[in-house]
Amino acid sequence: MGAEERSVDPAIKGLLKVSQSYETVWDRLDSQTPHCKFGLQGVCCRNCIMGPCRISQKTKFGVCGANEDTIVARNVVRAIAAGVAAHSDHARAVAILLAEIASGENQDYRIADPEKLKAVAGRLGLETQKELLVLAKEVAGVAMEDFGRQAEEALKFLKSYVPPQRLKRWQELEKNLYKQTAKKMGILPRNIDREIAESLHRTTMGVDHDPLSLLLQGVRTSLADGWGGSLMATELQDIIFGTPRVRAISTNLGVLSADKVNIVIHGHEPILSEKIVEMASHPEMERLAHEVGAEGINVVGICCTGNEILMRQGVPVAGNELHQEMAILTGAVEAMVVDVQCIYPALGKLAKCFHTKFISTSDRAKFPESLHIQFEEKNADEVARKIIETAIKAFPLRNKNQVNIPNHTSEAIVGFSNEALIDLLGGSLTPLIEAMISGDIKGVVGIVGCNNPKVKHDYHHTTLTQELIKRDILVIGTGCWAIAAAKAGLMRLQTQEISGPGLKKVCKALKIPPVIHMGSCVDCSRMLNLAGALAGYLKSDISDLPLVGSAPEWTTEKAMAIGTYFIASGIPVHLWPIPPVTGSQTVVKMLTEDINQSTK
Ligand code: BF8
Ligand code: SF4
Repeated sequence: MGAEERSVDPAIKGLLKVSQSYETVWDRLDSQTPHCKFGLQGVCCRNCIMGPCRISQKTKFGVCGANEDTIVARNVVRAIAAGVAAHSDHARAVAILLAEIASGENQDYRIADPEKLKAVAGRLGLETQKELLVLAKEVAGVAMEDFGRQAEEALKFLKSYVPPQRLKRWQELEKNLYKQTAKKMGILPRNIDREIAESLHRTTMGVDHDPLSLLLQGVRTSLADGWGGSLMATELQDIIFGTPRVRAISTNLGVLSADKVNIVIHGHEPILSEKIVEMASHPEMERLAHEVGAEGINVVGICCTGNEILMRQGVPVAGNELHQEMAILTGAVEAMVVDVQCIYPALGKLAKCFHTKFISTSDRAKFPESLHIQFEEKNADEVARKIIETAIKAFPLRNKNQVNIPNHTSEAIVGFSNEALIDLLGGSLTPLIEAMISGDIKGVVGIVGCNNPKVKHDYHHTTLTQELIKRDILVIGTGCWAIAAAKAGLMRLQTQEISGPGLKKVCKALKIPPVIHMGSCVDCSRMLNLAGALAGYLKSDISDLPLVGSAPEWTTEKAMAIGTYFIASGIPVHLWPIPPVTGSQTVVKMLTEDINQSTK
């Protein structure tokens, strides 16, 4: 596959042409192709050591007797559970941090948005006329209970945020399923950790073999993410770091500086990235950078942690998932600092070809050939300083002959939290609803998810977005899609001009682009919340609204979790590449027809 076929991004195409001697994700994909067809169809099972088993025309059952329906469904549930675990473990870290701030145990962080704290507390039904830190402790307590409660009742966060019609729909569905099948099958999540654990329990050898029962547990687990872990991560992060406001930022690899110490932060949790951004602007750090001949320190993001600091601090973003190796290939990165999720283990080896320090920081994520600097929330200032000093020390080792920063940047308007959006609309959702009722806006599509080298990088993200806005469909979204759209210039006001007439009229009046950046992947909860608010305003259910979700270049198990909770919340979803389910016609039918129908 040549550079032209790999990406639509000119920065990447240019870099790939001059960096052919370095191995990248596309080369490794080539050497893995063709992929095992059992894996692609989802019909292989390694859940016990009588196997591994795979189902074909010749061998219709695994050693234990499991058929393709059981095996495919089990694999789907395991993938969802893993995705939910990632988002929710992220949320747990934020909840613990909020509790530590409240108790005074952590002095390195503070509450940046007291108004949001009160709003979240109010939503959770707490009395809000209290001292701030007392309230913070109570909110953190509710969050932690949602991880640990053993009762059969649904998550407090879910019950407090989901529109009543949707909650009723799920309760009815649980009852009807029991009546129709005489089997108890729950949909409402009770405790985030419990649903993940139960998914693993049910899918281990010899437990749940009924594809419907399995898939519904997948639905329940995904709801513990969308209306649980991810929602909690977004809300609590807004409290600690501030609710995003609309602002303009720069994107793509051209944001790297030829003269400054470049620090790229990659991963997911703003607990690390916010601190690096804060400490990098400290005069002492600036002074140290000047001492080694640099003109300062330039912090940029990649992937979702990039989205977090872009939304709240206006930090430039160097790129999305497929940019992580590309950033190192520029030869201008002093440190690639990572925490958790979507970080290729290939980065350590690649960084060794340059002066780049590949710095891992999380006790949950260690990498071959990384320099590990353990991040401690309670000692965050000091650790951040150490990381930045390590980057500064690498600057004199930069080989000028190896430097190749693509001259590509794009401006984007970002920072659309629901609060910012409602402010722009003049304080209520009325203008948006009126535009939808009049037909100026024909619908809203939320595009999310990753890059995948199996898909030409950013091609589906950008073409799908453009085709939708041409048809008067407002596009909102998060994650690597949002970075793709920003890089392609689709988040500028000029994009109004390529929109359909109705959407153009609305966006001009509101002075917004027709393509809206709502944040990182945990911020898909902002979209759910927006959908819930629209439904609440109209006293209807989310499934009554003209909303669709898409992940057109998805990669990770987290995207599987997101797709599932969107569907379960009443929003139809499109995924590409095809998920590994085609080995079971029963599961395909359940996912594409039955679950869609029953959650409508
Ligand atoms: O959580 S979009 S590749 S960076 S998984 Fe990862 Fe996918 Fe990017 Fe963010 Ni989301
Ligand atoms: Fe094979 Fe059944 Fe074991 Fe899976 S659980 S590996 S299908 S024997």
